Amino acid sequence: MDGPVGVSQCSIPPGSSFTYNFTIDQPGTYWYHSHERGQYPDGLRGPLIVHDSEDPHKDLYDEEIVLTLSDWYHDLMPALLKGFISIANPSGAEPVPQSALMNDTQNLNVKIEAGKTYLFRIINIGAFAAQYVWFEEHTMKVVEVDGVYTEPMDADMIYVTAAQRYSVLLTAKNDTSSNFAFVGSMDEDLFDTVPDSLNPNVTGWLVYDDTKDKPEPKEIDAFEPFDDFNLVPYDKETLLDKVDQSITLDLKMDNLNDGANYAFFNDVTYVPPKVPTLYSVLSTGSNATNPTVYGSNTNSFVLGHNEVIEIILNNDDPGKHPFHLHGHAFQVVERSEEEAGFYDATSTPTLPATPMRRDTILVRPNGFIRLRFKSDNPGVWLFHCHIEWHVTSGLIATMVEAPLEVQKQLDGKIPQDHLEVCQAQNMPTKGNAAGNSVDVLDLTSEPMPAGRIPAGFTARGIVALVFSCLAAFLGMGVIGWYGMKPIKTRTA
Ligand SMILES: [Cu+2]
Repeated sequence: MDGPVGVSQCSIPPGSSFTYNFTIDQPGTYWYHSHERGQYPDGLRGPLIVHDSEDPHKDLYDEEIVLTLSDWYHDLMPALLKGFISIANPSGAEPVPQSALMNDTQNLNVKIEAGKTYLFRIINIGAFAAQYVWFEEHTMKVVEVDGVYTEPMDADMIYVTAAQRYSVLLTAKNDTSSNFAFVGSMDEDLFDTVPDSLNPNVTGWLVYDDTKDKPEPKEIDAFEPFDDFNLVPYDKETLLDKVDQSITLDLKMDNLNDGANYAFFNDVTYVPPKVPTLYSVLSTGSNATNPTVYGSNTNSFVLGHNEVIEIILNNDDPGKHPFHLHGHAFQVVERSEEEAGFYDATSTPTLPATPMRRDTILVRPNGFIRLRFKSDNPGVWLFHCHIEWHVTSGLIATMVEAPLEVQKQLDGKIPQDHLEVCQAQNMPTKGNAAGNSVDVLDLTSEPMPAGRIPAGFTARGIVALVFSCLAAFLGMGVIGWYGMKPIKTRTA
């Protein structure tokens, strides 16, 4: 019931209904959002907080405050997406938001009582921009990231990518003599061009006394965020050190022959299959362990059950990307600096003994990350960049985790209302990615991306080149011939 269209369900057509039935067993800071093309930035999203009577930090704070961060576009996503994936945008430049928001507004007032400690649950529900966040003259203590409790760690500034969550403790001062600004500042490195009119910042105030001034935030010299890699999970889960299955994903951006720019893992840009992948798992019997049935354009990997899985992601792109895995929090065992190049399998770095765990992690420009998790949660889980532009340009892989276990647990049963939304749109619910339930290894007519740009010159290109050269020589010849002619002088 994870929600991505084409993965665990069909889309829900207007006027129909669909029940998500799931057991809450993960406390922490989450959010819900549409996973269908471009819908969440237009507003189909919100925080989802799961309280925990056994929260190890519950005695450390008096109250909690939910603080969302987002990047606001004045135009709606359907129009923006049309322009983004287009021959008119061959470089794949992402639309730049018009403003940053906190709790869907600006100039946010947060009432604070002297001496109390607050738990701020900070969630970036934005489409694109990561934000630097700091509270003037107050130190944050990070105690949770992405639903994973951590050992408390001080931070003066945090960097929150799209989809990341941080719970931080903030202890109020003991006097009410002034109010303090806090700031979210969009990371402009992500933007291809920064319009002069853009104010990347959003300001809020810790209001100790609402009769007093709310000071403008002070300028800062540099962004120096705390490094989340150093966090230690509260449960001290040790490094998963024996890898059973290693998956390497090489990320790049490139053009296809429709002229638009797409995102690729291992030269494959994601295209949703005809049959949602979960339904292929449930209808292909013993073939469900064969990645072929999930199609050529879904970057599907079949994982064994209860094994240690490693994902190595090499970012062959000068951009920053926040990667998110459904269904698991992963250990971040290594994260390179930017420009480190691809992961070198012969390197022998010392890995952290109790690695930071979370479900969304930034990979730096032309750098790499190494993630590990135990495949103890049978299901179909996406691994994708959480920049909504890159989701729509195909930066998605599919983890088909323990498919035979999925068959056993679900006993082949898909809830009736889930089947109905597919039927209402004539979408098949059985068979492989091509909708073939007779020969599940035959992918004829599976959904395909635009074609490759041919290597070298095509026949048309060669003809065009020849005529361009001829025209150039002809033009130069005419200029020469004209220039060499004697200049006639007029005689009276
Ligand atoms: Cu991305």
